Amino acid sequence: MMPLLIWLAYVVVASQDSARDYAAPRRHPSPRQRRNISHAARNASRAARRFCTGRRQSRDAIVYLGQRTHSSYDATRTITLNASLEMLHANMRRTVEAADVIIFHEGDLDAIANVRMCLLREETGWGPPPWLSEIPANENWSAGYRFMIRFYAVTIWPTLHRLGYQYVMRMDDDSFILSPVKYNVFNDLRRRGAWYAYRTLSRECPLFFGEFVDGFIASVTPKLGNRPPPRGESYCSSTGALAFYNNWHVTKISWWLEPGRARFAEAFDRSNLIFTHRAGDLLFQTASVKLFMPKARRRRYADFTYRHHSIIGGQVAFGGIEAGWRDRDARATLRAYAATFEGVGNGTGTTSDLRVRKCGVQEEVDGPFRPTLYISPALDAAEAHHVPPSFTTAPFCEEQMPRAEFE
Ligand SMILES: Nc1nc2c(ncn2[C@@H]2O[C@H](COP(=O)(O)OP(=O)(O)OP(=O)(O)O)[C@@H](O)[C@H]2O)c(=O)[nH]1
Ligand SMILES: [Mg+2]
Repeated sequence: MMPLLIWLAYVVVASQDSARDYAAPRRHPSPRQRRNISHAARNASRAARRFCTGRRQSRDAIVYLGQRTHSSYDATRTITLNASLEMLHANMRRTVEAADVIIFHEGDLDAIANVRMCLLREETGWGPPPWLSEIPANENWSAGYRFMIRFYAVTIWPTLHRLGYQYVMRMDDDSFILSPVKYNVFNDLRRRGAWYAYRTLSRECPLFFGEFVDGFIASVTPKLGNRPPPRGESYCSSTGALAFYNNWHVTKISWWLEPGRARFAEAFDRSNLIFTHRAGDLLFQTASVKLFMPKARRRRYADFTYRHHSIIGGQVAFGGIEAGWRDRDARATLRAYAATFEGVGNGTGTTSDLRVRKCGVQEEVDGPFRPTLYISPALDAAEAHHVPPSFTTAPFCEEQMPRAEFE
């Protein structure tokens, strides 16, 4: 079985790459560097020819994972890949025109114009880790869904690096960019020197995951992390309390291949929590960024309207919509959303009475809080049925006293 050895080999090559990023430029690469560079380039073009259509045209990739029917949810969840692509093209034109759009799939999707189609195979990061001979049974989450999590947490980085990409933007087939973004997001990120950008927050940090992070921190000497939880506090009750709702994020690929991150990814993979507890890539990405990335390298984009939700049994069970401050049609878009969808809470009945809420969000460290509007249907359902809201909630935004997000 592949990944570990080959992956470690990538990590070595990649971490040399990222070290090169910060070193003073050298005119002549050493013979060893030349060998590494040509080895990496050969690997990249071989992988691309075998698994992907088309050629790489950009250093930036917009990545979807696609499927014909959802492997975990019921038939009420129609697949909205085409609609998501249309909105992306309409509203992020500058970014899309300068980047490659890639759809990773298992062989069940037909080609789409101007899109690179890449097959999901063991070699492109799809499947269980080599030591897991049997996937633990789970009545809610298919094996494919858990491979998706492993892809976005562990295997996407060496895969995209091998394909020759430097930055990646994730889109889900249920992610919608609903207002214009007139600049190229990748260039904006580079200009700001940011390594990880997200759109909105989710409040979630299950205890089993917190214990995993606390155990990892305790086992690592000397300290690898940049900002471990303050002494005596657990991860979930301090830095991990708020997570990035990462179904839209943009990040620098080489950062994920540096030795500290690779070690954390390997510990997460080895824990099997993805397969036993459905520990999400959202949790892993959040913890990586919070433990290892200087705050100044993070950025929230709050200027465009974004929708991402999970429909279960016909109602929105998680997620919602958050308005962007540059969106002139935000109120109308939110009203239309409230008129179209119904919410359902964890163990509550449904509601069609969706409320536009107001809160403040921060785009950068020590930056001002911008007033923002959002709708959280599961929260509305809990309130309508006088049930305490679920602790796990997205989009998460505090109405009264917003907390600094960059903790
Ligand atoms: N090829 C393939 N893609 C999948 C599979 N499971 C999920 N995906 C895709 O991976 C992306 C993320 O999956 P979603 O179901 O949206 O999961 P999520 O948004 O992280 O989490 P939820 O809150 O559970 O909706 C979507 O584009 C899915 O279509 C799978 O088994 N096979
Ligand atoms: Mg999704």
